[in-house]
Amino acid sequence: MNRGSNARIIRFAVFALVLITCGFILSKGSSYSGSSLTPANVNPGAAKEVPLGEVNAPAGGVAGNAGAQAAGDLVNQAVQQSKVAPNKGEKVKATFVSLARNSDLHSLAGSIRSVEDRFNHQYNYDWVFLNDKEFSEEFKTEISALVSGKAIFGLIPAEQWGYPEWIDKEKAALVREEMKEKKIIYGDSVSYRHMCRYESGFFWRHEALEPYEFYWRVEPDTKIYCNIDYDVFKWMKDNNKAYGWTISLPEYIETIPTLWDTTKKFMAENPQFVHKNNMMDWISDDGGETYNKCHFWSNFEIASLDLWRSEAYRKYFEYLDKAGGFFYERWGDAPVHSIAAALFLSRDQIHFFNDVGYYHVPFHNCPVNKETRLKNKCVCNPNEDFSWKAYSCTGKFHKVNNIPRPKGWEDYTG
Ligand SMILES: Nc1nc2c(ncn2[C@@H]2O[C@H](COP(=O)(O)OP(=O)(O)OP(=O)(O)O)[C@@H](O)[C@H]2O)c(=O)[nH]1
Ligand SMILES: [Mg+2]
Repeated sequence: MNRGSNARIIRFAVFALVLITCGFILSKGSSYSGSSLTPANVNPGAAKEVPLGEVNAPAGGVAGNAGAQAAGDLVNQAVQQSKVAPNKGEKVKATFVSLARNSDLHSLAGSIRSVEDRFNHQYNYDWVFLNDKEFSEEFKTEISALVSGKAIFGLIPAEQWGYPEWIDKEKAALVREEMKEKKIIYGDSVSYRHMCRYESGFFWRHEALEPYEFYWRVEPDTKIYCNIDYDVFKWMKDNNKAYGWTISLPEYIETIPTLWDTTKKFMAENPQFVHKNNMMDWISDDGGETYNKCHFWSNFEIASLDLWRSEAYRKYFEYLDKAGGFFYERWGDAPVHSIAAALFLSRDQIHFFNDVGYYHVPFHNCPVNKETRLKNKCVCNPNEDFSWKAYSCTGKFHKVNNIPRPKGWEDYTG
């Protein structure tokens, strides 16, 4: 061994030592997170939410330009990922929910396909299906093949789909006969009444919905007309929204003759539940004396489950249920949900989705703003849009809340 090779070995050893030392310092730096943070007292729920396209620099940081470069690369990666695959973002605890009979299989399949194609194939949120009878194997197999998230099939407890003990069945039957004579829509149907009562007071209590904070209700034979390129659930949560809707209109008064009087009695007995920034002026034109019948069409809802889980709503539902109007009249879940949202929420927690496009026979929501339609690749005819027609309550929603209407709305009022 000569002196030259000895010197090379020493230089190599010194270089290796420097590298090992640097590696040690860097690894300490990137894993150090403060003396009080031990696995036992780290609270994962307290982690700050990171908006799409933004990332935190690695904890402890990497010194110098290399660190800045590394953080910059991470940002670029995240931005690119968010463009290519938005589902990489942080998800909300949310699910779709569909109440359905086995016979609804094919009409529900079309609705699911529409929602998956326009939105959920990018996010893979779960889907809960609820039925008062066991779902058939055929239903479960065919439906599971369509959903990109987990499919969960729940059976409704029998006591939630039947008459409560305080209901006089004879009186209820006589009402149905009367309503049939008067040709009131679904006036003679028992199952429709159970459905409305269930959607009002029970779906959100089903154990299959326990893990979730938000839901999107989807019914058979409905369509989504536009691409939805953002996570609507996350958007609801980040913007403190609790109830999202697409179509609004007045309810048939024959189905709810005493609903408002019952609600007024509830408000008088429980004034603490009425929000100080409520939206009474959307549901009443005379300061609460009478109901103007405006309601959100609840076959489409993107909403917070906590709204229904709240003490205010539980007590309200119980009060309505005891009054018997789900059976002695034909109270729908749409006016019940709408009145509750208008009274118990702050008005700015209620959101009109004017960018998704929606259809449930016989009404269409089709964005009238051409730029929105082109950007979101909507396939609907704005002339059929119901939002700005005289019979709709959507104009009133914008008026009472001082929300600007979309460009060109006045061309679609007739
Ligand atoms: N499991 C079950 N689901 C039902 C029953 N009746 C209605 N549904 C579901 O409840 C929701 C509302 O029922 P629909 O029949 O669509 O009522 P609607 O939207 O007022 O009326 P349509 O104009 O007929 O659509 C849908 O998701 C139905 O699949 C029933 O008896 N059992
Ligand atoms: Mg329907």
